[in-house]
Amino acid sequence: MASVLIALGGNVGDVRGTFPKAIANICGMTQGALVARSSDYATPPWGEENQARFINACIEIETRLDPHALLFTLHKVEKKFGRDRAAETRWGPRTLDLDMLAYDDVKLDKPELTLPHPRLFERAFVLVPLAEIAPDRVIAGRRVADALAGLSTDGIERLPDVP
Ligand code: A4P
Ligand code: MG
Repeated sequence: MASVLIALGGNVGDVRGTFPKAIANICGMTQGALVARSSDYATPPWGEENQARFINACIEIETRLDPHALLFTLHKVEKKFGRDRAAETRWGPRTLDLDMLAYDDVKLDKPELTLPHPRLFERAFVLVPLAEIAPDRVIAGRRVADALAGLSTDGIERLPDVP
């Protein structure tokens, strides 16, 4: 089984309602097991600042799917929850974004799949939830909690669990 870290994000619609359903779909469609799930965080928009705050979270799953099959599944889940890539701009608003952060220690450098995720260490909205579930995980030679310590977490707010 591979251990995979996945980031969830969105800022259109009922994102906090979408996340648990998306996670259930990811596990069901990958015959994967959910190992850990972070809290949800409200985060200031990164990249394109003139848009609504995002909700972000991270999960760890175990799966037997290979990285490309898993990416294909993540795209299907994004679509199921209303994502329409054709109507989007880069870093712009979206209902659900699923990024594969790391797949075991696999390294890939293809446009359709780069592992570990190339922008992981620039983004507090990814590292804050990731550090909640995997602070000691070493990705590309860096410990997650150490990488987070170098970033500003201004404006990132941990949200209470949904009852
Ligand atoms: N791709 C390559 N490697 C990967 C990988 N490891 N995981 C390819 C997932 N996809 C990967 O992705 C573009 C292409 O990257 C895909 O076709 C896939 O095959 P995308 O999700 O359509 O592109 P994008 O999301 O517009 O761009 P990018 O650079 O992935 O940015 P983000 O981070 O996904 O941008 N601010 C806050 N606070 N929180 C957010 O969640 N998200 C974005 C979206 C911008 N600002 C944000 C947030
Ligand atoms: Mg993305």
